[in-house]
Amino acid sequence: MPNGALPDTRSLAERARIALERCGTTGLPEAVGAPGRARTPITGQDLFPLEFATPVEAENAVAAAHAAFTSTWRDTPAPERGRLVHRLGELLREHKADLAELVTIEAGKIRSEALGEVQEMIDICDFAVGLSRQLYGRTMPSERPGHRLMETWHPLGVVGVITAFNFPVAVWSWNTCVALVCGDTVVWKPSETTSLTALGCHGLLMRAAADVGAPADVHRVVLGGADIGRTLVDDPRVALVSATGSTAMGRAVAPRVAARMGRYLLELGGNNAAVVTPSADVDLVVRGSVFAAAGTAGQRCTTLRRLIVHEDVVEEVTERIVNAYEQLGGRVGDPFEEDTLVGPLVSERGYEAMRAALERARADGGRVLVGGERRLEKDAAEAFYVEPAVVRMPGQAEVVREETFAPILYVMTYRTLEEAVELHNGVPQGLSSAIFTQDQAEAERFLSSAGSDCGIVNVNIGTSGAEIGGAFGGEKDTGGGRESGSDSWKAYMRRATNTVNYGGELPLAQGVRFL
Ligand code: UN1
Repeated sequence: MPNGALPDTRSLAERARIALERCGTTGLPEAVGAPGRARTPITGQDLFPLEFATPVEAENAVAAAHAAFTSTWRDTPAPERGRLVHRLGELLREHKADLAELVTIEAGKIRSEALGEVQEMIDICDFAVGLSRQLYGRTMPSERPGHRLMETWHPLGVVGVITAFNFPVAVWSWNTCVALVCGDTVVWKPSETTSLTALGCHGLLMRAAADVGAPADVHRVVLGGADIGRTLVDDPRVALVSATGSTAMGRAVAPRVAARMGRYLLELGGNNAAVVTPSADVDLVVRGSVFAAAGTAGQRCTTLRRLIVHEDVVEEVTERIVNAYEQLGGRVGDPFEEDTLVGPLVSERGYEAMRAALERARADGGRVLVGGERRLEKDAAEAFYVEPAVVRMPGQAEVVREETFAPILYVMTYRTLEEAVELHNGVPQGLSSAIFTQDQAEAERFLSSAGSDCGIVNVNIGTSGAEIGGAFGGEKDTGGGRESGSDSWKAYMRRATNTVNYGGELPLAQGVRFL
């Protein structure tokens, strides 16, 4: 059991400084121009003052990344671009613990999840290095004699990467490693709550660039808030804006980028559900649901928020989950402690959202079966630790249809699979989903076009913790973008269709005669 004592802010600041130095980030930007700060949710206090960028500095970063793109990077052979990402992967292996330390300090993730996040970076490096030799275009049979029809994939330009606090390093790496091998350069605006982890990543990438002789301006980081994001969104030199965050943020970004005919790739909110059928293996349900719902203190976009359980098994399933949550309640605390399973919420805003959601759920006839209380308030008044909550709901009330970025699991019941799918799809978001069943036909129906409407659809595992090899993203209010594995790389390149005439005659297509 965590002993309840939290580390003091000064020791956390010292640990962050050491981890950053080990990553190769020398000298933090001092707060002079646009004042910002680094903060830790472990105590809720400031670690250091930091200088945030001004919009003009962000524009200069775009200019530098654009110059690196046109002068060298787009013409560097892709396998050679892969060498940069290969070297980054080596440095990440070496500094896995340092980066995980920063993730824990700034995002409040427990040690094992922070290490897992860095592992995701290492995995995407491997993937991207392989990809650097596999940016395949197709060749199609031409309808004309003496002609060749084919497509070529070219780099796009500068990619503006905007990331959220909850996956402060992995989401950056999915975007950046793929973009770099595709021949793009990157300007990164991290969440203003995770500036230090961003400086750590940038430091490692700059070391990799120096080691392999790549231009430093293939990557720029600009710390700051929404004004910096807007600068990237509005700059016509930013060919692709890849943004991860809330649906509200995505709604602000998409029309602005579209207005200048830029491209965007959005990875927004989720309201993920699992359907538990009568044949489900309850051990798997409990294990899968508890991690998916309470892991990362409910702050993943893939977090399980709704459990749709067949009425024949709801009592057994709920009882087992409540038992597991009762144990979890004793393991909320300092994310550095080995026994802790639930670290702090990143901010007071998350806590207030949780409180308000629980109140609304109660008003709609919901019963809080376990959890929901704030913890460690006396030890750290500015930190927000909560016991993950399970709420039995009589139906899918409005509050259940919204994404509350906190550990609340709503339990609802169903009678027929049609009803379960309707409840499942009856929310605005469409990121991740799961079904627990031993019945193959039920699993297939859930996976089919008439089943889950999400971008990620799982069988007998929870909704979170996707591997990097697949495409990651979802539909509806989740924004429609796909990042990470499979053929997501195509979003980071432009396609040229080429027709080559080697026949000496010039027949027109479709049999058209002219002159
Ligand atoms: C996110 O929460 O933005 O599937 C990303 C997962 C992780 C990534 C989550 N691999 O839970």
